[in-house]
Amino acid sequence: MTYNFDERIDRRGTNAESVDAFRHALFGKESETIIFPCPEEELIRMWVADMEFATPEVVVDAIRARLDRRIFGYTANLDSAYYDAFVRWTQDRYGWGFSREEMMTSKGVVPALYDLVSYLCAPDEKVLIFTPSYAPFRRAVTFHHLTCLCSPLKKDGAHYTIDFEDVSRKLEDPKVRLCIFCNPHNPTGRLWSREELERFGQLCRDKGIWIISDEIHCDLLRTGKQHIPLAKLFPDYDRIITCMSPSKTFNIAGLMISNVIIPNAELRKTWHTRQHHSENPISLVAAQAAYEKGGDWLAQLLAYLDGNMALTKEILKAELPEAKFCIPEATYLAWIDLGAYFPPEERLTRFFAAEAGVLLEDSSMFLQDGESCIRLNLASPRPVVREALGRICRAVKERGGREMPCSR
Ligand code: LCS
Repeated sequence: MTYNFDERIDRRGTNAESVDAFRHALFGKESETIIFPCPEEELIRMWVADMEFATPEVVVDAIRARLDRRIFGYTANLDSAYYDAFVRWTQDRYGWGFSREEMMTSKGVVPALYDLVSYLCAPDEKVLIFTPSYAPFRRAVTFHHLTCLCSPLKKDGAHYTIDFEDVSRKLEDPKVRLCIFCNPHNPTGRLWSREELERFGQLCRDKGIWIISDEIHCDLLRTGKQHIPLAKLFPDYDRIITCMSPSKTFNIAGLMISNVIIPNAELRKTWHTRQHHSENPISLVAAQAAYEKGGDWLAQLLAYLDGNMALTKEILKAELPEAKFCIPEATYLAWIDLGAYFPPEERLTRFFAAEAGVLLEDSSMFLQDGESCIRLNLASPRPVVREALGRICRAVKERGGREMPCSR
């Protein structure tokens, strides 16, 4: 079967955050002051990280079949069917497995992060993250009044690496208890290599630091790339918690189900005493069907995303040759440095909304160390991606040189 990723699906009237939450999420109180260059329905949305593609039919079928059972009472992950489907997925793709008792489910990776930080850290302890970063990492730390330490990634052109000297220095602080690690990395799209993972894991292991390895983007790889779960490299170190989810992979983030693998028995005990174990019955069958039957759809999705990435590279090279962009090794997110065209203080989210009618996220959404970068979500039909890039390039060219102040 061939899937139609070119289909445009109307999300209006479904309370989709992408469509109906952008004013507050991207512009806050300023939203009333922005004049868009087109009617709202013609804005191109490339911000929140979900996809404009239909969830695979096998998932929708499983939901329909569950709806036909007509009772949606209290439900939990009781039989082994979901575990069996997910562990087969990780074994087949990553050569990595875990026992049934190690696998927890949660209402999302972010809720799991908030909870795990509170289970693992005492009030005066610190948590290390890498920047630029998915912003909820820091929120999960500061929410509990803990200190967040940032280790800036090193940047060479558009390529990012871990600054191991900096990490090593920061881990010398005895208050550092936990690291929230992102692999593949949002927003840069880095898929950390075996060598990088080994080095990072070893540094943490030497100090007994806990790691939450957020691998939510791990299924969304460019052709030929291989994801390595961090925990696979340290089978004897039980302080690595792995988060994976069908939500990004199969576009079911709204169903709110994710997987948390906890090898440490003590932490599992804490999890069990503090978590509420009910599941949404629809989410459970959807996630199971995705892992059991969604492989073929995913293969075609990845090929399509490869195409969108290649198109982006080609258009940028031709139209904005000073933009720094490497096709990311994973994710459907393009992280583009426009520092050659804008001064560092330029507010690019606002600029591209007002001048191009494209909703995207600039570096201010990713804590720090992403100056002059924008993140484009390329999980859209290709004609939409082409149109968005056309508008973006036109807006940059019409604006003129780096020194010119932004017109709005
Ligand atoms: N972890 C990472 C690294 C993410 O990128 C996201 C979603 C989540 C966790 C959320 O997981 P959930 O709680 O839904 O299971 N990233 C988004 C982003 O960058 N923009 O919108 C969502």
